[in-house]
Amino acid sequence: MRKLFIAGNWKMHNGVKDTEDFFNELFNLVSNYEKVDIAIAPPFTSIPKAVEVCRTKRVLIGAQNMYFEDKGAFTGEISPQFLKELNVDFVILGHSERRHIFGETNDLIAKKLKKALNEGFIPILCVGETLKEREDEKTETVLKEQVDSAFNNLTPDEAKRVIIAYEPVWAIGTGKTATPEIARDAHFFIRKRIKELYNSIVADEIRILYGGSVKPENAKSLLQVDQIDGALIGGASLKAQSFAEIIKIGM
Ligand code: G2H
Repeated sequence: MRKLFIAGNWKMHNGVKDTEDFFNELFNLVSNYEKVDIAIAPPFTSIPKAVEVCRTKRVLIGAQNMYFEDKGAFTGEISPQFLKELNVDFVILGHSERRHIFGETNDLIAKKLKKALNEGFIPILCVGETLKEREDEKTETVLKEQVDSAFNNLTPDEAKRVIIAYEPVWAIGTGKTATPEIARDAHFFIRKRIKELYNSIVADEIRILYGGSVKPENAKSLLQVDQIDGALIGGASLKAQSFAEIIKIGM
């Protein structure tokens, strides 16, 4: 049985003060959420505040990116060791904004994924096709390339620890959501590919989240799909009220 994973990706939103206010409000709105894993990835500078206010709560705090080296002349990058100092639990890798705005390649993402696993983080690996790729009927080709590259160098035990987020690029921040059928087909394809690369034990254990304009109004129909093990939520995770509503749907 895969436990539901409800994660917020705040992107470049919510500074330190907003972070404190968010969690105070969230814990007033939700309690007894044992059945779901809750996770938030604030901007780097808000991570210490998030860790502090969640100290006695069962909420995973993550980073939105990480470099694959521990130190060196890499201006603007963040070392996994710095994240460990902050007690970060997970790290989002290969988000489509990293791939498409900042030019991250499958090779770079694979190196980061291996490093994140070596350092004991839960990696959330994002994959997904653009609108053009979907229209050109290349969705499965793109997903296969992204998955194969990321898992190329991972043992079955490492592979099981990865959480995959299927985020169709055309549904990100656009208000367009994949229908539950589109998401189910993509999740099914990804899980089938993991089974081909490893075995059915790994494929059955690995959690695959859906991301792309998830909000309280559409969360129920997505989360009840058997292939969907949770959600990676951007816009609707910024306010405690809407994030709490989605958590309650998962409870
Ligand atoms: C996709 C998602 C969070 P949003 O990027 O990763 O954002 O829910 O705003 O589409």
